[in-house]
Amino acid sequence: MTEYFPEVKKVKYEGPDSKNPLAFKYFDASEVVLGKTMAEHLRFASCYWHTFKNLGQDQFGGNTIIRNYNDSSDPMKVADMTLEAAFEFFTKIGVDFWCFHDRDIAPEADTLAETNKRLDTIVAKAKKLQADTGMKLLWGTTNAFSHRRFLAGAGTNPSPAIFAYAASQIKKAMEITKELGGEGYVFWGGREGYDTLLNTDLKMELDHLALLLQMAVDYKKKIGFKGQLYIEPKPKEPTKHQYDFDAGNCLAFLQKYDLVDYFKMNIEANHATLASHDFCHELAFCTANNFLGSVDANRGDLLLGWDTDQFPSNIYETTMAMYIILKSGGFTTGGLNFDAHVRRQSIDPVDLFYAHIGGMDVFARGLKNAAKMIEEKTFDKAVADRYKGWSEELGKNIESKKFGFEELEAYIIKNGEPKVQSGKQELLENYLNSYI
Ligand code: XUL
Ligand code: CO
Repeated sequence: MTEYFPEVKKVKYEGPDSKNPLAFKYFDASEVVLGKTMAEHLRFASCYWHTFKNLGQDQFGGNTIIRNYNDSSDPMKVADMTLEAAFEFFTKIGVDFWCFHDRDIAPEADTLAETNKRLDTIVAKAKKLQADTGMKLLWGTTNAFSHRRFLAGAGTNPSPAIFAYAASQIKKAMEITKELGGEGYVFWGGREGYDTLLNTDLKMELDHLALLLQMAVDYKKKIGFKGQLYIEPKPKEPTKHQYDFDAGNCLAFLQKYDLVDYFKMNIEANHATLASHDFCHELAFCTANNFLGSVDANRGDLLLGWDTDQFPSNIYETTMAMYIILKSGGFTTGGLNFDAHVRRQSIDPVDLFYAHIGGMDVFARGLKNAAKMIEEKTFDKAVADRYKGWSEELGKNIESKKFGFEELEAYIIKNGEPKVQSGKQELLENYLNSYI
C-alpha cells in the first residue's frame, strides 16, 4: 500500500524531557492512572472531516492545503486513497478511535441509491482497515447541512420532501455506523435553526425536529444498533438561532418530547464558549443531570467569536474538564474527539501530527492533574465544608420537607441573623495552580 506520510514513523512516548517534536511528552497510552490506562480514560478520536477533508478554505479564500491523497480527478479514487491515508495516520499517531460524517468518507453521486452504493464500497474497505489496525469507530453522523437542498435545514426544513431526504440519509448513516461497530451516533443541529422569524414557524420546526429524532430512536431499535445517541449543542452558526443552543436547552427539549431516555450530550468546547458558557460549565451541567456522553475536544478564540475549531492547548481547561469527567465516573461509550483542524497556514502533512500530539499531551496532563486533585480531595473537602449545613439539623429538616415556610420563619425568628462564610475562591484558585 502507498505510504502517505512517509516523513513520520509511529509517534512514541518519550517523556517530558524529550525535545523530539514528533514524540509524546505526557501521553503514555499504557500508563495506569486511577486504575485505568491513559488510553482507556481518554479514548482519543481523530475526526475525518477536519483532519482529512479540511483544506484550509475560509470565507475569504479557497484551499491552501495540498494532500497527496487528493491527487486524482476520480472522486471515488480520492475517497479510497483518503481512507488509506486516514488509517495510516490513525495508526502512526496512536488514537484508538475515529469519527466521520457519511459525506466525508464517500462523495455524493447523482441519486441517493448511487450515493449509498458508494458508501457501501468505502464502508467495506473501512471495516477491513479497522480489523487490520484495531481502530474503532467512536461515532458516526450525517452531513445534512452542506448540500444546497439543506439550505433551510434538514428535520426543520419547510419542505417534507427535504425532511424525507434527511431521514433517508440518517437511516443509511445509522446502518453503516452499526456495520462498523460504532459506539455512538451524533446529531449536531447543522442548519436546524432559523435566521428570521418573518419566514419561520418556530413551533412546527421544533415539533418536526423531535419527530426526526423519534424516528431515529425507533430505527435504532429496529436494526438493533446498540450505540449511544448523542446531541451536540451549539448556539449559533450556521444559523443565527440554533435550536440545540446548549445542554440546558437540549435537556428541556428532550424532556418535552419524551426523548430524554434515549440521548446523551456530545459537548464541544468551542460550542460552549459560543453560548457564553465555558466548556467546564457545560460538562458539569451534563454530569449533574447524568447525561454527559462524549466530548468534541477543541477550543475557540475568544476574540474571534466564531467556531474556529482549534486544537486544545489550555492546560487549566483540560485539567478541570478531566476533573469533572473523572468525578462522574469517566467515559463509557464516549471519548475525546478532536473536532479541530490545523490553521490555514499549517499546510504541511506533518502539521496534522503536531496538532494531535499537542491535543493528546495537554489532555494527558489534564488527566494526571485531575487524578491528583481527586486523590488529595482538596476541592471535595472545600465543597463539603461550604455545604455542611445541609447535613446538620436545619438542612435535613428542609431537604426531608419536614420544614415548610412557617417552620422556617419560626427558626429565623428564634435564631436571628444567619452567619455568612467566605467562598475562598482565591485560595482555591491557588490550590488549583499548585496542580498545574
Ligand atoms: C460543527 C460540529 C460538527 C459536529 C458533527 O460545529 O462540531 O463537526 O461535531 O456534525
Ligand atoms: Co463537533
